[in-house]
Amino acid sequence: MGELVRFSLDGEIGVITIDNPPVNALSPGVPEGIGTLIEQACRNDSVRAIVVIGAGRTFIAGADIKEFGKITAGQRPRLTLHPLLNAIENSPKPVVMAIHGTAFGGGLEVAMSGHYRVAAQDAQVGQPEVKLGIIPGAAGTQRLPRLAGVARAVEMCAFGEPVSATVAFADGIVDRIIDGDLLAGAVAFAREIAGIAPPKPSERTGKLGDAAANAPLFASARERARKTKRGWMAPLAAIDAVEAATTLSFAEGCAKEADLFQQCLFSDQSKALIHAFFGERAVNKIPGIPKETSTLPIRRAAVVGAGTMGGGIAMNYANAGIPVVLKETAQEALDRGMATIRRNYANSVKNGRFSQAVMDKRLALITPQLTYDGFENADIIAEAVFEGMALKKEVFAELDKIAKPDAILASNTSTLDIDEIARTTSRPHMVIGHHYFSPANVMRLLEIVRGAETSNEVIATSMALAKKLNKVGVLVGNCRGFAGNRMLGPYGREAQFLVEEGAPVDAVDRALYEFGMAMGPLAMNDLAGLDVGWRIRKEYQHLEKPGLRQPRVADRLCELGRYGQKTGAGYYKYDENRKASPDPEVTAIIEEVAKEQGIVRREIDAGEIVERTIYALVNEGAKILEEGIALRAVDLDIIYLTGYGFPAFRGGPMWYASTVGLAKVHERICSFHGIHGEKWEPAPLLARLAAQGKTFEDFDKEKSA
Ligand code: T1G
Repeated sequence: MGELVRFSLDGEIGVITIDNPPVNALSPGVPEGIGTLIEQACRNDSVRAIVVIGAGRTFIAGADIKEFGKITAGQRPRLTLHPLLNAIENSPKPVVMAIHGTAFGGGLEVAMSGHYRVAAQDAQVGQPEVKLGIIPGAAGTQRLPRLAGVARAVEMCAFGEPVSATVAFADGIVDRIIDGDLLAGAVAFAREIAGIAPPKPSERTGKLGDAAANAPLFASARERARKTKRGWMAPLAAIDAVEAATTLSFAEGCAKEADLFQQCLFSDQSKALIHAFFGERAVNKIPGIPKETSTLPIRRAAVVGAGTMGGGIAMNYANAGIPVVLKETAQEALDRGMATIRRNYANSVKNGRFSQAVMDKRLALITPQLTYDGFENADIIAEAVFEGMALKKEVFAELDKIAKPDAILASNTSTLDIDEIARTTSRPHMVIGHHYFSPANVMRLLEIVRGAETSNEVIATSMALAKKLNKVGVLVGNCRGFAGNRMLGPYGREAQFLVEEGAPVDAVDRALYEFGMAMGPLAMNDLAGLDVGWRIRKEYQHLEKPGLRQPRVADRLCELGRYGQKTGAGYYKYDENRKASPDPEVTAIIEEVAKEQGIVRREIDAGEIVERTIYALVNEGAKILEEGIALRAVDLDIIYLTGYGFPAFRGGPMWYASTVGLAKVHERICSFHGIHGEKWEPAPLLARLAAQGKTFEDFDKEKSA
């Protein structure tokens, strides 16, 4: 391993280069190396100024997140960068930070301890720590308001989004944008300022404003954090830390920040969010399909079906700059699909997400048509027709005749057997499931369903394509509902049983909303349409085990034409703005169903509602792992975090269960099994891990060992 940090001279300018691939994280040895070389440069009389720069693709991208687990486990002393940052800021010779790539977290904090910052045009700077459930821990909340003002500092520290070099320059975080070679530009800048007494960011107070001006700013930030990051502790802690910068001295503010950082770092929320961070990267690793597996070029796409899903899928390709043909069978349906796409893009322009020019460019990449013209040139064809096996088979048989031999044929089916679909073609090795989540152009999850004969090349191409489409691709096996929807079954079943047993509809939804779910299960069913599940239940009725209790209310509502939001009434009734309110008529229906089933209704508290629904997810997830339908428990967590609105600060269903303790979860499932029968049969894997005192993380580690 080469030197992590090295020194060189460019005339009278000392250059310190950090070289810790892949992202120049502040891993052990890096902060020490920078400190040592700053000291040496200061003692070197031939050095008049110092430039600090990152080798490879980026400046420092932050502390080494892999180290946090060791710190919270007490295996490593706490990370403190203050000595390094003070050494930089107190250097008698000016220090210029040369930023490219992403100066994030500790990277920006190191940069702000410098006297000046210069940046490449396409660089970004940010304090994304809140996304990991922590806050900046090296004076980021203290120096950022001093350089950029309180409003920008609150925005960046509490909500975690980076800013471009242009914005950073306008705000005063960056002193100059360097066109061309960054190092040369930074050295030239260093020569310009070499004789000037180095300005210390910590001593700037001109942008800290005053209490009266800042109060409304902090108040609205707290309100926004409570709404957009419901249940999260770090954003509120970050706001407290920035507020301390405006009311305390720099040293006191740093002490306040350190306390808040420590509280967040040791929280369950941070451990869960760090699990999610690495989990999103772990799901890309497919045993048996090495990183260097060849992938097929995806230059042209085609989509069959311009409904809600097909339109969203076409947008995904256009958003990635891939021309896409969008086919429907009737002009009216095609026009409706294109109108939806235009409306979605127009909303993004209205919200300032991107410009009209970008919208026009993306629209121009979508070719709506009623024929298969051009499908023969497509590198990938996504099928998104009505969720019925007969129609899907018909479409795939047709595609098999038209598509070129190395075209990937990807079905968006959400539950149907991908092998049965593949068998209608002469090329089952080219068939795979690309299961998007509605709205397909918004939800990050892409469930990639491997068929028995799907080739490694098609799988590897699909995983790479997911990244290009800005999705999180998770590979799953072929079974009814694959992984996400298969787990959702028991979750939804329990929610429906609970209302039959006495829990009011809105009490079930509120319990899960307060747990952190984006939406309660019954409200979610109303949004998706109760008729969707009703049709699937009827399609699979013949597979149901006789005598096994089934939820009855949803069917009863559908028989009354209450399909949910789309008909103005489902579990709730909806006003013209689709605002939901509990419906006494539904309560009467539920009581009638309960009576018919001989159910004695009772009071049910929020604790039982959460256990019955979330543990149902976990139990099914354990069965999915046992069957090898999912590769790892973390894959199921990422599926639920990116596709089902599971609260990120709880890490996903399997991580949450491990946090509760698998022995406790298993004990509760056994109790439900005793009361509610065989649907609650504990998964053998869960029983085994519980008995061994293990977690699902242990399971994943053993599997990857
Ligand atoms: N620590 C350790 N590993 C990291 C890392 C980090 N900070 N950032 C990335 N990696 C690994 C990642 O796991 C992957 O590994 C590889 O690098 C490429 O990452 C003191 C306490 C920088 C924008 O939150 O946002 O500083 O899978 O696939 O898409 O106050 O990585 O190859 O084995 O994501 O080009 C704050 C987190 C830390 C930045 C690059 N910093 N990283 O994205 O590549 S806390 C962050 C990112 C902190 C201070 C506090 C992104 C990226 P592998 P990648 P990418």
